[in-house]
Amino acid sequence: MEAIINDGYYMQLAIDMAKKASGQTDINPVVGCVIVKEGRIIGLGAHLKRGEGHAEVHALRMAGEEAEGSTAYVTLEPCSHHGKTPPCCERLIDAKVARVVVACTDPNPMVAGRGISRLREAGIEVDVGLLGDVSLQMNEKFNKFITTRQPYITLKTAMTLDGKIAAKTGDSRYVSGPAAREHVHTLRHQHMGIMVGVQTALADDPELTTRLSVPALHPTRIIVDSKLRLSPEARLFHNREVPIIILTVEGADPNKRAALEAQGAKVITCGNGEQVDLTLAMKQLGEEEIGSILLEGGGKLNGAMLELGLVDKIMLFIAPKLIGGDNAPGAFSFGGFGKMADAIQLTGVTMEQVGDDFCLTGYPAGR
Ligand code: AOF
Ligand code: ZN
Repeated sequence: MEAIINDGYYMQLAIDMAKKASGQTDINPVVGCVIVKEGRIIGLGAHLKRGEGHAEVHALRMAGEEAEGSTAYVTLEPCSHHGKTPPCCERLIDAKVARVVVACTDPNPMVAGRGISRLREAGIEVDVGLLGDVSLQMNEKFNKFITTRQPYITLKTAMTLDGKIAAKTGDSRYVSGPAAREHVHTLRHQHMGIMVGVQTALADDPELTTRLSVPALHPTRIIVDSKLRLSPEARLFHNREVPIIILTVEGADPNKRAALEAQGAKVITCGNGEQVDLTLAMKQLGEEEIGSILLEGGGKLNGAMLELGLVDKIMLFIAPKLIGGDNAPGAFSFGGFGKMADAIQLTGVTMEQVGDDFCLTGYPAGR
């Protein structure tokens, strides 16, 4: 009984450490590792940066010779492949660890159970599944990208109680309060890209950069702009350090394209239709190793992405106010369904209060 209670305690510590690195591991998962011997923590580690040490490596280095006969708690199955770093399962075997407790298996097809098998073959006792749901959820972006090579899309929008993202005049400053807006900056840091439609870029002329004191990646700015209406003078280009990707179509004006490229943007052609082929765009962004994207609309792009089944998660900041206006823009603008039974249903819905606003989170059911 005592062993079980302790297992949970140490695994929770490993999870807490992993979560703190959220947003800074690129396409890699966040992983934590705690090594314990005779009731004493002898090693701690977290994966902090793609291309650098995995969690187990840091923890084993700290434990040194003492690792022999210890128990290692790892939030993700130790890897079995040679990636940018050598396999962690071999490191654990070499260090003569006696037992490994794993929260969840690694969905990476290069690993997918092989790490656990390898440890067992070497005579190490392996227990799998402790806090598995928590570990799986904290790597929801990684889990999608590593199995599909397509970015995980979080649709985020702020709307009034009557579903509007702006007043009928177009005024949108601000729908939600300061606490919710601060929250959004953290969210941006936890994604590798931020995506908006050109309409939003023209209306707000945003820089789409982030301001946070905690360390994290600055997400690539992605603009969907089939007619290349974005001006080379836009404020987006004031910051050249954070990459800009513009998604367009084959027929777009080559002079405009050259002008945007001269400003440092990478212009990607997504199909030869009137509008950007968003399904193709997701594949192309995946090839660019953009593992996750915060989709910040507006309403038309949100609606199109939803309709195409490209949205993985929705975070809806709801302000307790009513703006009215039949023509005021809505949060999700698309053709719509004829039957309530066909509506896009969210699952796993939770609601949290953020300042005076509410944040509703859910996952559109598979379409
Ligand atoms: C672990 N512990 O801390 C992490 C793991 O390119 P590499 O070498 O960094 O390998 C990345 C892959 O390794 C990643 O896709 C995932 O399968 C696994 N990540 N595994 O044992 C860790 N970060
Ligand atoms: Zn590893």
